[in-house]
Amino acid sequence: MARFPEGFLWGGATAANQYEGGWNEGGKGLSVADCTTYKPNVDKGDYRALHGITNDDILASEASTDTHQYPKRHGVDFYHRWREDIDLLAEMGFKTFRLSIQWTRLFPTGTEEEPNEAGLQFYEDVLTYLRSNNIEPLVTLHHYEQPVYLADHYDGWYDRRVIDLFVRFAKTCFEHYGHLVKYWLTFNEIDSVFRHPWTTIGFCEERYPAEQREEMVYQSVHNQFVASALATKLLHQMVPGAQMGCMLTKTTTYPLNCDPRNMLKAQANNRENLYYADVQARGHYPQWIKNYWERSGIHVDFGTNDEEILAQYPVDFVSFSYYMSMVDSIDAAQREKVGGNLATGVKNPFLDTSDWGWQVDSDGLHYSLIELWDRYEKPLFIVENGLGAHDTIDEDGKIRDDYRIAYFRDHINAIADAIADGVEVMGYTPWGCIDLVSMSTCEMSKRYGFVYVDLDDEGNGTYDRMRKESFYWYQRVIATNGEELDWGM
Ligand code: BGP
Repeated sequence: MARFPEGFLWGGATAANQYEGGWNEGGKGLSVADCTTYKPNVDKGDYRALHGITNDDILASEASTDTHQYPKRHGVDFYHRWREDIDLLAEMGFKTFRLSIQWTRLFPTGTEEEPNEAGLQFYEDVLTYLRSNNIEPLVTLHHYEQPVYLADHYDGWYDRRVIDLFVRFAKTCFEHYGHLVKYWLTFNEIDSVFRHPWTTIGFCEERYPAEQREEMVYQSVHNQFVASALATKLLHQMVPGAQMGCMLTKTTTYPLNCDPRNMLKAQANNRENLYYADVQARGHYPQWIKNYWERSGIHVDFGTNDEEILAQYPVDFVSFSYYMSMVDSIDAAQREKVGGNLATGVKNPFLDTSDWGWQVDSDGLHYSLIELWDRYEKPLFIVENGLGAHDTIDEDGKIRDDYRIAYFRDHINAIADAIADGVEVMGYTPWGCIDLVSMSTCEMSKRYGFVYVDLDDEGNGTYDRMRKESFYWYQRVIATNGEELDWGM
């Protein structure tokens, strides 16, 4: 019996802000990602240093045209190389390709009444070319790409008016691309608002009194929940048959041991992570979060019909990123830590870690798929998974990324095991299928791709693309619908 269903959507994932470049071309406005800087000397586990941004940082970035300090501004130049890249994806046999549409390419400040024609045309060309190569686009509407103008003049997502501005952007995308795109995602890793509020909700903490920040973040993500439901409603009305997914960072947390207190702590971590998908997939907030707000004196403004909107327009499927698993314990402060773009956690003695300290755990993906299926009973889509690593070009010009092949082989086997356990999985789009700029560190040296890009952390290089060994391996995996994973090992 086949391990993967016919039509399983094998592919890869990118995000415009880390991939496109062309940051100020074609009428595009400044996005929050264009303000994030390359931080080579920051401890990768020092979360706040990695993602923190000050008001001065923002003003300096708005006044600067530099791209070396702001690597996401150049990405790996998909903006000019999109045909070449899509040809490479087609060569691998991709069935789907995850990309995002930059809000600021269509609406430079987010407030314009009419979209920017050059931006509309760019995505029309890209999406049409994908379809002409029989590649199903999977489009993320908001992947850390909010207009800086909204951050500066609408307090990011805190101002409720941003809901309507986002809905205008979503409606424009459905009008222009509904005939090309069946699968949509609203907010990338919507749960990351407290980890890096600038990239997710355009919220620069320094700009607001410390005692107001937590409430403002909860209000902002509530506004995103409402915007997600309204976009889902519109999509169903405007594009019959199209499907909307939510997108969660799946930060599966294990208890360090069988001490019941550690079990309770891990459960609390997992509930805190899952509630973001709860609201979008179930259509209501879990009571525990409302109890927490009441205990904490947090007041979140619900619009007159918000609860009805959330209940009426839940997403059609649940997508998520999975890189690593976490460990927690009641005495975590005294325990050895590991790093990660999610947050530092207690070291798991049974797992190896990546060069960036991420704990590699394919069984955790099997576990997470079962957990999400049992919780939501909606189709699941793994829209990010992968190994950020230092790749080298050997004397003979080959890039022998066997470590990445091993990572993917184990995680694809885990998906097959979950499917055998009754989980419905729509597809699998490994992250950074072509090397691109790291979200957390703005490095190029943290490579994820099946395709190598000749560019270094300082922005030096030809941008030329080169096939890694994993390119040919994944080509075989797709050609055999996931049956042949040991080819070339
Ligand atoms: C996720 C983001 C992606 C991607 C990935 C890898 O949080 O959704 O945009 O960047 O992390 O993280 P990094 O690029 O920091 O290695």
